Amino acid sequence: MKMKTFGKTVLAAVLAAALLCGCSDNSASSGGSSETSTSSSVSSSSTSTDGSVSAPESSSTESSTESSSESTTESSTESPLESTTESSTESSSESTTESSTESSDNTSANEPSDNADTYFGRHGALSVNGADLVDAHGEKMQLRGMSTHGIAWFPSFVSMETFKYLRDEWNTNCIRLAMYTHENNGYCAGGDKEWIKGLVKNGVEYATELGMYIIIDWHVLNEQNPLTYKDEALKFFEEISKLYADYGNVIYEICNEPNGSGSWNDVTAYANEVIPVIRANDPDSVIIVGTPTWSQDIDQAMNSPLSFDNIMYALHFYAATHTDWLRSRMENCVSNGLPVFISEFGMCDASGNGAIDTNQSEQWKTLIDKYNTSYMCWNLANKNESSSIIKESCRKLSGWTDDDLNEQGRIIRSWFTGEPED
Ligand code: IDC
Repeated sequence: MKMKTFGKTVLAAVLAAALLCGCSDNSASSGGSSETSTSSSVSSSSTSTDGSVSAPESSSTESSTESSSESTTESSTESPLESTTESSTESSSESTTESSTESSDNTSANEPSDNADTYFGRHGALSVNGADLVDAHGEKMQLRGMSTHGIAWFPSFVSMETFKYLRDEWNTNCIRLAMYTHENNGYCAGGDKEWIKGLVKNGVEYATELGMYIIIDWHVLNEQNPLTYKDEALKFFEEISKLYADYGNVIYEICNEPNGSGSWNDVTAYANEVIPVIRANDPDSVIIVGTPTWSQDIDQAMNSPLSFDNIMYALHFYAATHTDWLRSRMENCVSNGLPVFISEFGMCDASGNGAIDTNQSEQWKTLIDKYNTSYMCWNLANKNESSSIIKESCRKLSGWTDDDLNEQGRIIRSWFTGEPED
């Protein structure tokens, strides 16, 4: 039984169960064992060439052709969970715990978690109603959780152990799988496609088993224009949406951050080809579409929206860079009915590094709460940069203590759990 079918057929039972047990989102996790830490540690010693750092700059005004590379200054050579992409076929196995990496031909669905006490069990397939993401009962739904770093860059975190911990201990209901198309031997630029797709498939299966939602992110960045790799995107989404047509918990994000030459016209042209390919397999899934200037120009989408149902538009912010002006833009668009999804954000600056701006981050959180906007935090890795939530020295895949987490990690945990930061 596949998930979507499950969602529909037992909707009444799920509702009844939820009513009976008074389940709330926060109790969702309690069903899962709170196996806090069997935290497997990983020790691989891959080296990495941390190439091509782009630092998406902000600004409402700039012409944005330049993703200036005020780069992250990290030396990044021994981040223990990092993969060398050149040898990508093997590097997957350096990582994780339980069987996580081998199934690159994972083509069939796991049995869904037919446990009503999971996020998906209670909320079912999502859709878009006006500006809102809603669940199968028509109630407003907020997705929240971590975005991976590049899955081929830090493959170890595509892990059942990690996802389960984030669900059970951090109250998150969603994972975003960021699949770079260009950087670091990205999917379209020399990466090992089968291995990378294997990571996507593993990630989807783990989330599905855990009753979590999962976003498959085609991580356009340095290539700027999503049209650059459009043919690859068409093939990828054709294949992937066929696999997950019946799932109901899978969300497609078709272009992370158009920038530079990638105009809204180009995004529209791209989306008008890619979305029908997904829709042919999976007519109802939610699809997130990135907007120009590193997913800041949601106003352009508002002025000229796409003509498909169940579409949300990406707004990305980095709190130390993107401030009042981007918040006003968001308020304006959402109050005008634009469905906005914050599929990536950080509390530092747009380079993914630098100081955490707690004041600006709090202002963003207030806005997120006001509109119940979905939000996914960048990034689930232990790279030596302030947007990575785990310290570089930490090798654990779960069970992180305060000492294991960077400042952003400690703050985001408190956002998710509602518990004060220690
Ligand atoms: C950054 C990573 C960094 C990596 C770089 C590659 O944090 O480790 O070297 O990408 O270009 C984005 C992008 C996201 C960026 C992040 C921080 O979606 O890929 O990650 N950022 O720069 N948009 C705005 C900021």
